[in-house]
Amino acid sequence: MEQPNGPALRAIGTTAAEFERDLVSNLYFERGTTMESASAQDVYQSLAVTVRDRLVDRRARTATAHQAANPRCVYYLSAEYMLGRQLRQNLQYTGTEEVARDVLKGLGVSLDEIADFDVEPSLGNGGLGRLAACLLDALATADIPAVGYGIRYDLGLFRQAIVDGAQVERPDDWAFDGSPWEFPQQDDRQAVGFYGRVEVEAGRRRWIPEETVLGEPSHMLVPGYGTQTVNIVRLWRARADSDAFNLADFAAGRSAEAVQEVLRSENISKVLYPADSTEFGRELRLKQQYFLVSCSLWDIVRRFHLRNSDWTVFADKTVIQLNDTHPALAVPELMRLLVDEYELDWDTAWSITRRTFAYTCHTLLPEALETWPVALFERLLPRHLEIVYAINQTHLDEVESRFPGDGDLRRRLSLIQEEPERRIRMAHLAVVGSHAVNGVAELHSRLLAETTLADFARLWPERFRNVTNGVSPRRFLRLANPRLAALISERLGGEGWLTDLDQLRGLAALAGDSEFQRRWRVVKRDNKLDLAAYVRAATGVVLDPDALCDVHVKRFHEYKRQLLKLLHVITLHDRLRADPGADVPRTVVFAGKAAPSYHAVKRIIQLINGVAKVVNADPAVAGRLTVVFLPDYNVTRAELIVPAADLSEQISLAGKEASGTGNMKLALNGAVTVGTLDGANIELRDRVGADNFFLFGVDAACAAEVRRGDYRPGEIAGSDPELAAALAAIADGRYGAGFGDVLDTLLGRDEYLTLADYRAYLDAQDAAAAAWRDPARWTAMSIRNTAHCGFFSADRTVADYRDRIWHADPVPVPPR
Ligand code: CRA
Repeated sequence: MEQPNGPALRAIGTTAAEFERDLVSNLYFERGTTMESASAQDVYQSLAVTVRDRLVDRRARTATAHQAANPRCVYYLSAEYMLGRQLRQNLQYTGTEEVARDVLKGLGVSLDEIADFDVEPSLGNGGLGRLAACLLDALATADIPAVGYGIRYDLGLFRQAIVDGAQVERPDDWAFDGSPWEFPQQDDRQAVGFYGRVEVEAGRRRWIPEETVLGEPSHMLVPGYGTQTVNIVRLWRARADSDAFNLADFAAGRSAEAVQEVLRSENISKVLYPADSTEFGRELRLKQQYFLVSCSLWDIVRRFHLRNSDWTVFADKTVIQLNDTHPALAVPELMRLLVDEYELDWDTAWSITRRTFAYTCHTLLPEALETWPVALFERLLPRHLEIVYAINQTHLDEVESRFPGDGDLRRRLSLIQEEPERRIRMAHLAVVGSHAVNGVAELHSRLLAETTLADFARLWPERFRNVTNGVSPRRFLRLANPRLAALISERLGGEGWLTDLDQLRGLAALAGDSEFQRRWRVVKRDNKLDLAAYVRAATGVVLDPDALCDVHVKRFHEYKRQLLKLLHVITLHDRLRADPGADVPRTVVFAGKAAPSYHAVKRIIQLINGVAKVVNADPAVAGRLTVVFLPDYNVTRAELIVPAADLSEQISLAGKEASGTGNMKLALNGAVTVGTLDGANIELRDRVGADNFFLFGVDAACAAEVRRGDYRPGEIAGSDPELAAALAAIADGRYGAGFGDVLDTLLGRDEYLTLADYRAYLDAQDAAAAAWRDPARWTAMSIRNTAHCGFFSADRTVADYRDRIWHADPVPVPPR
C-alpha cells in the first residue's frame, strides 16, 4: 500500500474540530444524510468510519515499514476469531474516546447509546477463538508483523435465547446492517478447487479439480496499543462465479434450481460450526478447512513474492502457526504448491514446510482430536491424500530406523488410523509437519507429552514446549472495567501497566490499606450495579449489589461441571430454608452456550433455569440467594460480567480443561477463584498464592486413577445426606418434572466425577463464604489476585511464542 502524502489527506487529526468535520462529512458522503435527519444507525456507521480512518493511516505506514524491512512474518491460521466489539477499542487505541464523546454530545447524541449499535462478530465458539483475538492484539502491540487468517462466516455462533427454560438457537447475522470494520477486497479473489482427479504430465503429478469456488478476502484492522502498528485479520468468504446464477432456470420459473450453483459455493462460508471440542463429521466442515488453508497459503506465498524471489529463504521469512488442527491441511497444501506448482524437489519442499509450520494443540479430550475418513478425503482432495501418504511413508521409515521392528509404535504414530475405519489423524499430520508443538498451559503441555502425544514426544522431544495462554489487559481490564483501570492507574502513577502487566505487582503493597480497599469495593459495587441493570432488563431478575457475586460463565460442557455448581446451589437452598444464616447473601450467575447437538448439557441448562425459577420465587431465601441464567454469553457479555464478579468458578474435572482463559480474566478483575488443579488454574494459584485461592477436588493423576478403578457414584450419594437430599430434590420434581436423565448420568457413570468432588467443593465454598464475611480479608484477597496476574497478559504469551517458536523481530512503525 502506497502511503499518501500531503495536506489533502484528512482523517488523521485528533482535535475535536477535525473529528467533528470528519464525522459530519462521513455522514454526508458515506450515508447521504445530515445530522438533522440521521438515524442512530447512520451516526454509528459514520462514527465507526471516522475512527477507522484514523487507523487506516497507521495501517498504510505499517505496510510500508513491513515492505521495507522484509522481516519474518507471523501468519496465524485459525478457523475461529472472537474479536469482540470494535468501536470502543478503536476509540481507545486512537486516543479519540473523549473527543468523540464531546463531539457527539455537542451534536445532541450520547456516545454510550451509539456504541450499543456496535455488533460483535462472533466468529468462534469460545476460548480458542478469543485466544486468537487476544494474540493478534498482543502481536500488534509488540510491533510484530502478523496476519491472522480466518473465515468470514455469514452467520457466526448462534445467538442463544432461553424459551421455557431451554436453549433455543437463533442465527447470528452479524453483518446484517453492514459492518463498518470490514474492508472487502474483491480484486484479490482466489479460486479454490475441490474433487476431481490427479493427472501425470511429463512425469509430474497435478491435481485437476472438478469444482472451483472463489475465496474473497476482506480484512479488519488490528491495531496495537500504544504503538503505530496496525496489523490485519484477513477473512475469506466463499463466492460463486458471477455467471453461476442460472437465468434460464429462473425464467422458466425454477427459482430454486436457478440459485443452486450459487448456494453450493457460498454455503462453504455460510455458518460457523457450533461444536466446541467435539468432532463434526461433515463434508462441508472439511471443505471449510481446505477453503481457509488454500486461500491463506496462496496469500502468504503472494506476500512472500512481493519481497523475495528465492524459495530457500521462505521459512526464514515465514512462520505459520496452526491454531489447533482445523488448519492442518496447510501442511499437504504447502507441499502441493511447492512440489506440483513451483516444481521444487520433495526433500527441499519438505524441509521448507517443516521449518515453516508450528502447531498449538488446545485439547486433551480424545473426542476433540480431529480425524477425517480417508474415503471422504480422497474424494474431496485426491492429490492431498497422495501427499499425506507420501509424508506418512517417510515418517514411518524414520520411525522404523529409530525403533526397528516396533510395529505397534509405527501403528500408533501413523498419520492413518486403520480401525474401525481408515481415517486421517489431523493432530499427527500437524505434529509431523511442524518444527514446534505446544500446549496451552503447563499441566496441559505435560499431559500432552505424557499421554495424548506421548509417542511423538519420545520421537522428537525437542519439538515439544509449553506456552501458557494469556488475555489482553486492554480489552479485559481497561475496556471492560474502566473504573478499576482508573483506580489502578491513579495508584501506579500512569497507564504503563497496560503494556507491562507485571507492574500490577505494585498493588500488592496496598492490599491491606483500608482506604484503598474501600475504593476497590466501591468499584466492584458499581460494576455490580451495571450488571444488575442489564440482568433486570434481560431477565427480570433483581440482583443485590452487596451480595457475593458468584459466576460460572463459559461454554457448557459436562467436564466444566456446571452441574456441580448447581448441586451446590440446591444444597444452599436447602440449608437456607432451615437456617437463613447458613450462607452469605449470594448471587449465582450462570452464562454460556451449549453445542446445539449436545443434548445432555442442554438438559443441564434447563435444570439451571428450573432451579433459578424456584429459588428466586421462594420467600424463605429472598435476599439470601438469587440464581440467574444470563442468555447469549459472548465477548460483550463477558465484558459486563467479569468486572462484577467476586467469586470465579473454575471447577472442571482436573485433567480436562487444557488451560481456560476466563479464569485469567476474572482473577485479573479481582475475582477470587474457587477451582480445581486443572489447566492454568494451577499457574494462577501459584502466582496469586494458595491463601488467595479456594482449592478443592481430585488432581489429574487421582482423577485418572479413580476412573480406572471401581468408582461407584451411587455409594457416594448414599453416604452423604446433603448430596442425597439435593439429588432427591431433583428427582421429586421440585425444580421441574422429568430430570431423571440428568440423575441417571450422575448415578450411573458420573464420567466427570461430579459426585466424587461434591463434598470437597462444598467445603471450599464454605471457606469462601467465611472469607466473604470479613470484608477486609476478602478485599485483600481480591487485590492480591489482580496484583499477581501480570503473567497472564497476552503480551507475555506472545513474547513466549516469539522467543521459543517464532523468532520474529519487531518492526517499529514510524509516526507520521
Ligand atoms: N475449548 C480449551 O478447552 C483453552 C482454549 C484456548 C480450548 C480451553 O481450555 O483455554 O482452547 N480448546 O487455548 C479447544 O477449543 C479445540 O480445542 C477451548 O476453547
